[in-house]
Amino acid sequence: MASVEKGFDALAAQRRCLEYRRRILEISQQVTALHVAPAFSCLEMVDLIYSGLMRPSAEGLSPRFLDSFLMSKGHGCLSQYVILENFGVLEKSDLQNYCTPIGQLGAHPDFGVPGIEASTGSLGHGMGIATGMAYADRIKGDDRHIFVVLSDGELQEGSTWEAIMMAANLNLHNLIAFVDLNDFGGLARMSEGHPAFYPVLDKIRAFGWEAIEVNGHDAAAMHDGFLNRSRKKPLMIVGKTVKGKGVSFMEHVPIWHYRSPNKEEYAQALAELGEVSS
Ligand SMILES: Cc1ncc(C[n+]2csc(CCOP(=O)(O)OP(=O)(O)O)c2C)c(N)n1
Repeated sequence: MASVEKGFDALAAQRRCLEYRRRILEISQQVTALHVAPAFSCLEMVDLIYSGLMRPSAEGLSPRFLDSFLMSKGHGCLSQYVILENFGVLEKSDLQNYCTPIGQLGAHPDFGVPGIEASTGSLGHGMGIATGMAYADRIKGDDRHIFVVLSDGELQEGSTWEAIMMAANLNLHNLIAFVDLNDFGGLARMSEGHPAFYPVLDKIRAFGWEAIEVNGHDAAAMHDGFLNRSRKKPLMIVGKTVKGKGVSFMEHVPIWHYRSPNKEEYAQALAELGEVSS
């Protein structure tokens, strides 16, 4: 089995993420309202999990990965869909039929769709599911990692903190959570509406986790955080991110939580991102 404890090609990751951003924008032209900025915010985390951290299953086996990933901030699922498409878990036609009555991909992940291990989108559920999965693996003696991506909005949900505390009680060091800390929860800044939310890192540590804070668009830094973990406690990688990352008029602009770009905005966004070099 391939080991994750190997070098991580940060340049290749950047190239992939550029390609994924372009693909997400392409899909955004099919639907009038979808979550582009939330997907851009967590893209480097989700790419790192799939391409740098999750271990593949033995050749030809389904599911494709030995480890599991839950997209707890379900509305960011376009980041996951384009990656699953790239891995061949989802078909191009699945993405073409995204959010249509004949398609299987909705605006939030649904259990049963290939590559999707839990239905999410109601904020605050993924951490509890991930904790249960990590505990089940412990009981079964399975050597698996459970990865979960949370949003800062989800850290406003009491259920998330219950699960965080339970994971520490159970000492689930096979559980690795990422927080997409972009300071936005929907249309408002956390730091303005909920200043007591900060400092986040201290709270997570107080709940018994190992936690680090890094740039959430820096895959190499997040990868290092994973490699250097103590393996004694569950690990939370808090990634400071920019909602809408990569497109100037989307970055930190609340309306892009929900909006699809029109034709002109689409062209501008593609021009800003640039082409993927070969
Ligand atoms: C329990 C629950 N309450 C409200 C919503 C509506 N909602 C969708 S996204 C969102 C907030 C988005 O902020 P955040 O979760 O931090 O995500 P990000 O900024 O990373 O997109 C809200 C309140 C929901 N999906 N689930």
